[in-house]
Amino acid sequence: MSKDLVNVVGLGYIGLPTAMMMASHGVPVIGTDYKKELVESLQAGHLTFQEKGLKELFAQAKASGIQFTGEYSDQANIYIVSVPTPYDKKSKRIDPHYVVSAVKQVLDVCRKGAIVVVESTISPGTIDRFVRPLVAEHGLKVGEDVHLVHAPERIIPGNMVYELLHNSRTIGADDPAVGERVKAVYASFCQGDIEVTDIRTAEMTKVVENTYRDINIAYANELLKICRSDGMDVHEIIRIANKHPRVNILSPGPGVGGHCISVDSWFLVGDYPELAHLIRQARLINDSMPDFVLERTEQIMEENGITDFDRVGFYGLTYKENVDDVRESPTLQLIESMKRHLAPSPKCYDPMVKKQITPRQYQDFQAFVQDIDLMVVMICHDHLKECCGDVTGKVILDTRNCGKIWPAGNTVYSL
Ligand code: SAJ
Repeated sequence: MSKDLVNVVGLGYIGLPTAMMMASHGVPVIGTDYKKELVESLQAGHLTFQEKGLKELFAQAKASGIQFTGEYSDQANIYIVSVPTPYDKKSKRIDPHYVVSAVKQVLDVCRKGAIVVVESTISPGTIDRFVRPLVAEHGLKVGEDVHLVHAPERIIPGNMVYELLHNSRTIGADDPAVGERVKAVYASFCQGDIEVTDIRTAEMTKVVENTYRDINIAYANELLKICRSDGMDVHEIIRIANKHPRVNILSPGPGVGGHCISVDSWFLVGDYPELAHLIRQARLINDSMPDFVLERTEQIMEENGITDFDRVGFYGLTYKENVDDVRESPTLQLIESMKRHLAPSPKCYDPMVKKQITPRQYQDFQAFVQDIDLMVVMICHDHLKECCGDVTGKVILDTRNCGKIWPAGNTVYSL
């Protein structure tokens, strides 16, 4: 097995589980993050986010000697950079400043022959445009002093630990031998196939995968609007259509959140504005869904004689079920949209979100339910399935097609 010392840079949603997975499979790992509080929390044995199986993985990684620090290691053979890659909201292009800053700091300390792996999702060409020049700026040579690799992740929040172990992966490298060496590190835990290819192909493949899902969801959302306009049940139609052996339409809903799908498709639009028509349109459709939820809410209020928006509450602040991640969440998009129309922030509740992130956020489900007449379900957390028995005599707008969970006596609408 490879005994390369690995320094994982960026201990967020991807870097942390990856570092812990490697450590628990015998790879010597140092985890680095510039956030002092985060490092201190990990050193003290406290995880910084919730995820199925992560606690157990943390215990194994600690037992295997994983270290957490604010410093970049000057002893590592392999650096795995796993920092955020936001996009510029105006140009729709990747904002690589976190990657650039992390790589610069690696280059400041790394030994000759070190491998720098960018695991963050990046748009095609990012390594050539932004990372490769940094090596020359440091007076170093790519392929001699430093090797560059792109190894994007594929894990899904909510099932990260399982997917880290089982998903296949892609590794893009200039030099196939270097690709194979990095492959050996990932193969310490990854039971899926690991494809070694070149860097641009790996960059493009990652973005293409997430864009594919974005377009599929946009199709479902457009079908939802068509069916709503003409009194058809979109869920029943998709269920039956999906019985076709070559059809697999995803689920319509209140929008697409998270830091992956709702961001990565924009990279292609930003870089190829004259060519990426379908991709842009899909993004716009998905981004229109929170406003569609608001329109539908107003319709349902009218039908039920609810005149005060203060009697409406939104269940779910995260971007999807059973995670505590609220980045780009449809509910937050909806609240932003209301803000733009100078409407006050609505009542909200989410059992997964303990921090107060919106002004009128409840921490108690019973109190939330008591204070509203119309509940808009933005996410179907397991909590809702367990507690829906407490919801009676309400009007419900179920944007997630949660199924037949509601007790009799509620009036339930779909999106
Ligand atoms: N959503 C729908 N309908 C669906 C499926 C999802 O509206 O049928 C919504 C979700 O509610 C959520 C958003 O889309 O708001 C995105 O959620 P997701 O579960 O589809 O995906 P992510 O963003 O959590 O993770 C994706 C995954 N990519 C693919 O499945 C191609 C994951 O494998 C990637 O590793 C991850 O992006 C990433 O980090 O890039």
